[in-house]
Amino acid sequence: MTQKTAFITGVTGQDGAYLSEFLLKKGYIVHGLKRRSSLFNTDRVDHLYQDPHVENRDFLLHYGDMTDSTNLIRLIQEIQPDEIYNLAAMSHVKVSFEVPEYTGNADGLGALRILDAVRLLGLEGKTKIYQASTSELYGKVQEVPQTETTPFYPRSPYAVAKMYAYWITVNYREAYQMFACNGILFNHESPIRGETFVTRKITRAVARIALGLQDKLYLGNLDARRDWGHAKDYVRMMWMILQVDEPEDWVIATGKTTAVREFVRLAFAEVGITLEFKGKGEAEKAYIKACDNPDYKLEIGKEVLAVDPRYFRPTEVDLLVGDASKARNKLGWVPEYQLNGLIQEMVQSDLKLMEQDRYLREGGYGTLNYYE
Ligand code: NDP
Ligand code: GDR
Repeated sequence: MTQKTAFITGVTGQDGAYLSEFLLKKGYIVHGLKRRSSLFNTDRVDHLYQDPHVENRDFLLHYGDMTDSTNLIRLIQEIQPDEIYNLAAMSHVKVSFEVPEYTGNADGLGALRILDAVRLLGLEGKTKIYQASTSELYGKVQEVPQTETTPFYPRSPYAVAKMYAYWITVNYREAYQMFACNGILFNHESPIRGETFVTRKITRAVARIALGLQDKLYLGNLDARRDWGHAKDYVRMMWMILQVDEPEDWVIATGKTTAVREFVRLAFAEVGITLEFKGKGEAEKAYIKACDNPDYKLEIGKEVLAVDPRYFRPTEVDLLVGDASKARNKLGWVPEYQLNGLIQEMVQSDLKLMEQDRYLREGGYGTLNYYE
């Protein structure tokens, strides 16, 4: 069998890194789109890097941007991919309220640019396309749990842009018989999740507080509920979606929903800290009730969490919980990871990273505190 070629946009992101690993293990040649940046931005895929002077590489990175059609057309022409995974996006919901036009361009029109490049190049018969759609499309609760037929009600510039991307993918499939599919993925996390998404913000803070590097964690809406899975389970499903006979759209979720407050409680419990929550709404705080880890010199009664309204969103998505029955029944997909294991992996990984951070500080190298 000939070696398959994949093109991943967003290769430097959480999912791009896990998907690259997954496809390389399957014997693919993987091409990734990376943005030019004034600092190195390839941390998550550096372990896959191959010296450009070596022949027959199976992992190659190209400069580009989702807002540049000429670049995307040229790359797709050169690469002639069997599969494109369009993962690139300005993916932070809160930030999308600050950069709405750019988000529409990169996340919405970006998807069109990929689809249209494939069509212009006459690759409809060869290239299959995966579009990274999202549970944010459901937005304001219409139905619980959410399935492939639940109506959309997007609640952010990000979600509205992704709604355009969703429908243009369906439209190109129907209009030009392209193998183009949406994976409607619910939140998925990992130790390499971006530091400003709530799960990673919490696990980093837990590690830093335990090690005495940070006093307090500030969060927004603690009542929001999300269906959190592990990114490794979800990238496997991205690939499965492109291996079936017919192109379709798929919900990928664990079917369990958890409040942000509960995630906080579980993450602190992972380092032996029991929290007590007091107050309501903007006045809610959490204090250390007990700490059964003698390594951490933490004062009982210390305030370690406060709500800060700056993290509230102008319009919030209150409750997400997905029903992935279609993926389970038709593709046999079941997640291998549970929430407890995910939190444990994230907290333990951040503890290691923060121990390195402490070491640098002790050596006189100041490190930054991020409070976003
Ligand atoms: P990340 O934010 O970790 O990664 C996003 C990637 O897109 C990065 O590689 C980023 O590059 C790149 N990117 C952003 N803007 C551009 C641009 N204009 N041109 C080229 N590349 C760009 O996201 P995830 O890995 O978590 O998510 C992958 C995709 O799946 C995204 O589209 C996201 O919206 C979607 N999604 C994610 C879910 C999740 O829970 N993780 C759930 C559902 C959907 P750089 O590294 O330079 O910033
Ligand atoms: P989300 O993820 O918006 O669901 O989008 P995020 O982790 O940012 O927020 C989840 C929920 O937590 C609440 N929250 C906070 N969120 C952040 N980031 N920071 C805080 O301090 C904070 N406090 C409370 C939020 O209000 C929200 O309700 C993610 C992204 O990966 C999208 O790209 C993807 O499409 C969806 O998941 C599915």
